[in-house]
Amino acid sequence: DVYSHELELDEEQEHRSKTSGYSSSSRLLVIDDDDVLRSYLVRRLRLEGYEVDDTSTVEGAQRLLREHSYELITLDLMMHPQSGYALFEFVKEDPTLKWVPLVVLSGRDDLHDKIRCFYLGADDYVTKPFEYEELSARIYSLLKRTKNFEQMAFRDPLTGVYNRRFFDHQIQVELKRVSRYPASISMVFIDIDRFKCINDKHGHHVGDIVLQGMAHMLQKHLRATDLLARFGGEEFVVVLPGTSAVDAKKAIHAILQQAHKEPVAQYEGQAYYITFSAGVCEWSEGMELEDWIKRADGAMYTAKQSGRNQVLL
Ligand code: GH3
Ligand code: MG
Ligand code: MG
Ligand code: MG
Repeated sequence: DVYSHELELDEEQEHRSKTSGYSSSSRLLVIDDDDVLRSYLVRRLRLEGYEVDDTSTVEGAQRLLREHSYELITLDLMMHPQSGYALFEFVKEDPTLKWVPLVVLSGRDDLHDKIRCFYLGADDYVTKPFEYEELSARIYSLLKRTKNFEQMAFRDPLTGVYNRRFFDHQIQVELKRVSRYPASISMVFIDIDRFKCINDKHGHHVGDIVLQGMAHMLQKHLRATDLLARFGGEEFVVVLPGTSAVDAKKAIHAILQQAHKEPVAQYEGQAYYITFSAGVCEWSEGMELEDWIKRADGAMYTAKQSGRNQVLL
C-alpha cells in the first residue's frame, strides 16, 4: 500500500544518510557545455552531500582527471569544440580511470548514440531533459554497486584491509599524483617475524587471529591517508604519501615499539605478541615502480638477515 511504500522510501533516505559513505564522501565530475544545466546539476548534487567539480569542455575534463580522482563522471555528448566521445578513449585507456562509472547525459534520444556509448564503456545513458530525482537515483545505484564491487575485489577477506590487487592499482594513482605534484612519498614492507612458529605451535586458526590483530594494529596507528594492504601471507605493505623515509621509519618504528608492549591478539585467555621486520624506501624522481618495490622489499630482507625486529631504510 501507499503508506508502506512511503515508509520504505523514508527508510531508504535514512539508510542513505547513515551509510553516507556513498553520498557525502563521493567526489563527482560533471562535464557539460550547457552552463544553466551544469550549474543546476552541480547545485543539486552538492545539496545531497556530494563533492562536485565541473567543466564545460573535454580538455577541461582531461585536466581535472589528471589532477584529481573521481568516483563517478557525468558526460555530455554534444559539446564544442570536441564532442563527449573524445573523452571515452582518454578514460578507457587509463588504468586508473577506466573503472570509474561513466553516465552519459545526452540531448539526443538516439539509438545509435546509445548503443555506441555502451560499447565504448558507458555505464548509463540518460537523455535530456531528465528528472533530477531519477538521475540522482541512478548515480546512487552506480556508486553503491561500485563500492560493493570494490569491497569484493579489493579487500582481503581475512583482515579487511586492502589486498594486493588494490595496491597494484592504487600505487599507480599515487605515482601519477606525485609525478605531477612533487612531494615525498614512502613505501614500507612489513613481515611478521617467525610467524610460522605461531602456526606450528598454536594452530593455523590462531595464526589467522594474529594476522587480523596485526592488520588492526597497523591500521590503528597509521594515518587515514596512508595506504595499508596485505601483500601476501604475513606480509603487509604501507604507502605513506607526504612522508619522507626518515619519518616513515619513525612511524613504523613506533608501531614496532607498541607491539613490544601490547599483545597483537588475544584468544581463549592467552595473549599473543609479535615482532616484525620492515624495510622503508622513499620514492625519488624517475624511480620505476618495480624498482621502488624492490628496494623496500630489499630493505626488509636486510632487516630479517640482520636480526629481525627492526625497521631499516
Ligand atoms: P621470517 O621471520 O623469516 O619471516 O619467518 P616466518 O616464519 O614468518 O616466514 P615464512 O615465510 O617461513 O612463513 C610464513 C608463514 O605464514 C607460512 C605460511 O603457512 C603462513 N601463512 C601465510 N598465509 C597465512 C594465513 O592466511 N593464515 C595463517 N594462519 N598462516 C599463513
Ligand atoms: Mg552539450
Ligand atoms: Mg615472516
Ligand atoms: Mg614472509
